[in-house]
Amino acid sequence: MVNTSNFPLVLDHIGMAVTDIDVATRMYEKLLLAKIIHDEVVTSQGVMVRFLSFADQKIELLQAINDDSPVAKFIAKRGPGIHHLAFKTSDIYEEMQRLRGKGFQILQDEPIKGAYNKLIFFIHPKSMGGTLVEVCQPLAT
Ligand code: CMX
Repeated sequence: MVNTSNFPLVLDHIGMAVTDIDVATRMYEKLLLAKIIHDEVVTSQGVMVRFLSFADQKIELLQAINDDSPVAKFIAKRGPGIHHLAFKTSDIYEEMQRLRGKGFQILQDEPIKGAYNKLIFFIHPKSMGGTLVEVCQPLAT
Protein backbone atom coordinates (compact mmCIF):
# COMPACT_ATOMS: atom_id res chain seq x y z
CA MET A 1 0.00 0.00 0.00
CA VAL A 2 1.40 3.41 -1.02
CA ASN A 3 1.48 6.03 1.73
CA THR A 4 -0.27 8.94 -0.05
CA SER A 5 0.66 11.40 2.73
CA ASN A 6 4.18 11.45 1.23
CA PHE A 7 2.82 13.07 -1.94
CA PRO A 8 1.38 16.57 -2.37
CA LEU A 9 -1.24 15.46 -4.93
CA VAL A 10 -3.21 12.29 -5.54
CA LEU A 11 -5.63 11.49 -8.37
CA ASP A 12 -9.19 12.61 -7.57
CA HIS A 13 -10.95 12.05 -10.89
CA ILE A 14 -10.64 12.01 -14.67
CA GLY A 15 -12.75 14.59 -16.52
CA MET A 16 -14.35 13.49 -19.80
CA ALA A 17 -15.79 15.96 -22.31
CA VAL A 18 -19.01 14.47 -23.70
CA THR A 19 -21.76 15.57 -26.06
CA ASP A 20 -24.54 13.64 -24.28
CA ILE A 21 -24.13 13.04 -20.57
CA ASP A 22 -26.82 10.34 -20.44
CA VAL A 23 -25.38 8.34 -23.34
CA ALA A 24 -21.91 8.57 -21.74
CA THR A 25 -23.33 7.50 -18.38
CA ARG A 26 -24.82 4.35 -19.87
CA MET A 27 -21.46 3.54 -21.49
CA TYR A 28 -19.57 3.77 -18.18
CA GLU A 29 -22.32 1.89 -16.35
CA LYS A 30 -21.83 -0.96 -18.84
CA LEU A 31 -18.04 -0.78 -18.80
CA LEU A 32 -17.37 -0.29 -15.09
CA LEU A 33 -20.68 -0.87 -13.30
CA ALA A 34 -20.18 2.78 -12.32
CA LYS A 35 -22.86 4.56 -10.27
CA ILE A 36 -24.00 8.19 -10.45
CA ILE A 37 -22.97 9.96 -7.25
CA HIS A 38 -23.49 13.63 -8.09
CA ASP A 39 -25.16 15.87 -10.72
CA GLU A 40 -24.61 19.63 -10.90
CA VAL A 41 -24.79 22.56 -13.30
CA VAL A 42 -21.75 24.84 -12.92
CA THR A 43 -22.99 27.98 -14.64
CA SER A 44 -19.73 29.88 -14.12
CA GLN A 45 -17.88 27.18 -16.13
CA GLY A 46 -20.65 26.67 -18.68
CA VAL A 47 -21.02 22.96 -17.95
CA MET A 48 -23.29 20.36 -16.49
CA VAL A 49 -21.29 17.70 -14.71
CA ARG A 50 -21.98 14.22 -13.45
CA PHE A 51 -19.67 12.29 -11.14
CA LEU A 52 -19.59 8.52 -11.55
CA SER A 53 -18.02 6.23 -8.98
CA PHE A 54 -16.52 2.77 -9.43
CA ALA A 55 -14.29 0.95 -6.93
CA ASP A 56 -12.42 3.86 -5.26
CA GLN A 57 -12.22 5.88 -8.49
CA LYS A 58 -14.24 8.71 -9.97
CA ILE A 59 -15.00 9.96 -13.48
CA GLU A 60 -16.50 13.40 -14.11
CA LEU A 61 -18.60 13.72 -17.26
CA LEU A 62 -18.76 17.29 -18.61
CA GLN A 63 -21.33 18.49 -21.10
CA ALA A 64 -21.31 22.11 -22.32
CA ILE A 65 -24.41 24.21 -21.62
CA ASN A 66 -23.47 27.04 -24.00
CA ASP A 67 -21.15 27.74 -26.94
CA ASP A 68 -18.74 29.83 -24.81
CA SER A 69 -18.09 26.92 -22.47
CA PRO A 70 -14.46 25.66 -22.41
CA VAL A 71 -15.93 22.20 -22.97
CA ALA A 72 -17.82 23.32 -26.10
CA LYS A 73 -14.59 24.83 -27.48
CA PHE A 74 -12.64 21.70 -26.57
CA ILE A 75 -15.11 19.41 -28.36
CA ALA A 76 -15.29 21.70 -31.40
CA LYS A 77 -11.50 21.56 -31.72
CA ARG A 78 -10.68 18.01 -30.63
CA GLY A 79 -13.92 16.04 -30.32
CA PRO A 80 -15.12 14.30 -27.16
CA GLY A 81 -12.60 12.55 -24.91
CA ILE A 82 -10.30 13.06 -21.94
CA HIS A 83 -10.62 16.72 -20.92
CA HIS A 84 -8.62 16.96 -17.70
CA LEU A 85 -6.95 15.10 -14.87
CA ALA A 86 -7.90 16.28 -11.38
CA PHE A 87 -5.58 15.82 -8.42
CA LYS A 88 -6.55 16.56 -4.84
CA THR A 89 -4.59 18.22 -2.10
CA SER A 90 -5.21 18.89 1.56
CA ASP A 91 -4.02 22.53 1.27
CA ILE A 92 -4.95 24.14 -2.05
CA TYR A 93 -3.46 27.56 -1.20
CA GLU A 94 -0.08 26.05 -0.34
CA GLU A 95 -0.24 23.88 -3.48
CA MET A 96 -1.04 26.89 -5.68
CA GLN A 97 2.05 28.64 -4.32
CA ARG A 98 4.23 25.53 -4.71
CA LEU A 99 3.20 24.97 -8.34
CA ARG A 100 3.56 28.65 -9.25
CA GLY A 101 7.04 28.50 -7.80
CA LYS A 102 7.79 25.51 -10.04
CA GLY A 103 6.84 27.55 -13.11
CA PHE A 104 3.43 26.07 -13.94
CA GLN A 105 0.97 28.48 -15.54
CA ILE A 106 -1.95 28.68 -13.13
CA LEU A 107 -5.18 29.92 -14.69
CA GLN A 108 -6.68 31.49 -11.56
CA ASP A 109 -5.31 34.11 -9.15
CA GLU A 110 -7.05 32.38 -6.26
CA PRO A 111 -8.83 29.00 -5.97
CA ILE A 112 -12.46 29.13 -7.13
CA LYS A 113 -15.54 27.16 -6.14
CA GLY A 114 -15.83 24.05 -8.35
CA ALA A 115 -18.42 21.32 -8.67
CA TYR A 116 -19.20 18.89 -5.84
CA ASN A 117 -18.26 21.30 -3.04
CA LYS A 118 -14.59 21.71 -3.86
CA LEU A 119 -12.10 24.53 -4.21
CA ILE A 120 -10.27 24.21 -7.52
CA PHE A 121 -7.74 25.79 -9.84
CA PHE A 122 -6.42 24.79 -13.25
CA ILE A 123 -2.94 24.49 -14.76
CA HIS A 124 -2.82 25.53 -18.43
CA PRO A 125 -2.28 22.55 -20.76
CA LYS A 126 0.55 24.48 -22.46
CA SER A 127 2.61 24.21 -19.26
CA MET A 128 1.62 20.57 -18.67
CA GLY A 129 2.67 18.95 -21.92
CA GLY A 130 -0.80 19.34 -23.48
CA THR A 131 -2.94 18.05 -20.59
CA LEU A 132 -5.31 20.30 -18.62
CA VAL A 133 -4.82 19.65 -14.89
CA GLU A 134 -7.26 20.58 -12.13
CA VAL A 135 -6.08 20.80 -8.55
CA CYS A 136 -8.88 20.46 -6.01
CA GLN A 137 -9.57 20.38 -2.31
CA PRO A 138 -12.85 18.96 -1.06
CA LEU A 139 -14.50 21.33 1.41
CA ALA A 140 -15.81 20.03 4.70
CA THR A 141 -19.61 19.56 4.62
N1 CMX B 1 -6.86 19.83 -22.66
C1 CMX B 1 -5.79 20.04 -23.50
N2 CMX B 1 -5.65 21.13 -24.29
C2 CMX B 1 -6.64 22.03 -24.25
C3 CMX B 1 -7.77 21.90 -23.42
C4 CMX B 1 -7.86 20.74 -22.61
N3 CMX B 1 -8.90 20.50 -21.82
N4 CMX B 1 -8.58 22.95 -23.59
C5 CMX B 1 -7.99 23.75 -24.50
N5 CMX B 1 -6.83 23.18 -24.88
C6 CMX B 1 -5.87 23.71 -25.86
C7 CMX B 1 -6.53 23.96 -27.19
O1 CMX B 1 -6.61 22.81 -27.98
C8 CMX B 1 -5.61 24.99 -27.77
O2 CMX B 1 -4.45 24.39 -28.27
P1 CMX B 1 -3.77 24.91 -29.63
O3 CMX B 1 -3.34 26.34 -29.33
O4 CMX B 1 -2.63 23.97 -29.83
O5 CMX B 1 -4.83 24.85 -30.66
C9 CMX B 1 -5.21 25.83 -26.55
O6 CMX B 1 -5.41 24.97 -25.41
C10 CMX B 1 -6.05 27.06 -26.40
O7 CMX B 1 -7.38 26.65 -26.46
P2 CMX B 1 -8.60 27.59 -26.84
O8 CMX B 1 -9.72 26.74 -27.35
O9 CMX B 1 -8.15 28.76 -27.63
O10 CMX B 1 -9.15 28.02 -25.45
P3 CMX B 1 -8.66 29.12 -24.47
O11 CMX B 1 -7.23 29.50 -24.63
O12 CMX B 1 -9.70 30.16 -24.51
O13 CMX B 1 -8.83 28.28 -23.13
C11 CMX B 1 -8.11 26.98 -21.35
C12 CMX B 1 -8.05 27.15 -22.85
C13 CMX B 1 -7.41 25.70 -20.96
C14 CMX B 1 -7.45 28.19 -20.70
C15 CMX B 1 -9.63 26.94 -20.94
O14 CMX B 1 -10.24 25.84 -21.58
C16 CMX B 1 -9.83 26.84 -19.45
O15 CMX B 1 -9.78 27.84 -18.74
N6 CMX B 1 -10.06 25.62 -18.93
C17 CMX B 1 -10.24 25.44 -17.50
C18 CMX B 1 -11.68 25.58 -17.14
C19 CMX B 1 -12.49 24.41 -17.59
O16 CMX B 1 -12.08 23.62 -18.43
N7 CMX B 1 -13.69 24.27 -16.98
C20 CMX B 1 -14.56 23.19 -17.26
C21 CMX B 1 -14.42 22.14 -16.18
C22 CMX B 1 -15.22 22.48 -14.93
C23 CMX B 1 -15.07 21.50 -13.77
O17 CMX B 1 -14.36 20.49 -13.86
O18 CMX B 1 -15.70 21.81 -12.71
